[in-house]
Amino acid sequence: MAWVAVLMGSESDWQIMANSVDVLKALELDYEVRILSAHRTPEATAAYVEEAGERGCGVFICGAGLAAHLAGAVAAHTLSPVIGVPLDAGGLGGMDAMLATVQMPGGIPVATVAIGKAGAKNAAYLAAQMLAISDADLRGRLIAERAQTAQKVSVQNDQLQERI
Ligand code: RP5
Repeated sequence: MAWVAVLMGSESDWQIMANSVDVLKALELDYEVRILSAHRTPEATAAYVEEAGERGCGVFICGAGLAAHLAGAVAAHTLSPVIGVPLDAGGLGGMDAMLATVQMPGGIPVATVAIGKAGAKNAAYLAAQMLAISDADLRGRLIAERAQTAQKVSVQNDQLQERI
C-alpha cells in the first residue's frame, strides 16, 4: 500500500506536525517523518523526494514556516500530490507561510491547508482521502471516523442542552 511522507523544514515545526502523524496513525496508514529544508538542505530534499517515490510514497505532506518553500520545492520533484501546511514561526502569524505555500505557479500544484494544528490534521485526512480512491478498506476507516466525529458532536450537544 502507498505510504505518506511527513516532511518539515525544522525540528521546531514538529510540535504542530505531530498532529498529522497522530491522524495517520489513527487511520492505520504507513508513514515516514523527516526534517528537510528547501533552503538549508536543498539537495537532500530533492534526493529524498525522488527515492521516496521509488519506494512507494503516494502523498507528501510538507509543513514549514516563514518563507515556507518546502512544499513547492518538493512539488518540483514529484508528480505525486503535495499538501502544504503553513506554520506560524514568526511575527506574521503564519500569513507569510500561507501565502508562500499557496501561491504556486501554474503547473506545479500544492494543495494548501489551514495554518497550524487544524491544517496539520487536515493534511493527513486529505492524504488519506487521496489514497482511499484506490483503497476500499481505508475508505471504510474514513467513513467510520466521520461517524465517530458526528457522534461526539451529538453527545456534546445533548450535554449542552442539559446545562442551559
Ligand atoms: C522554516 O523556518 C521552518 O519550517 C521553520 O518553521 C522556520 C524556523 O526554523 P528554525 O529557525 O526554528 O529552525 O524553514
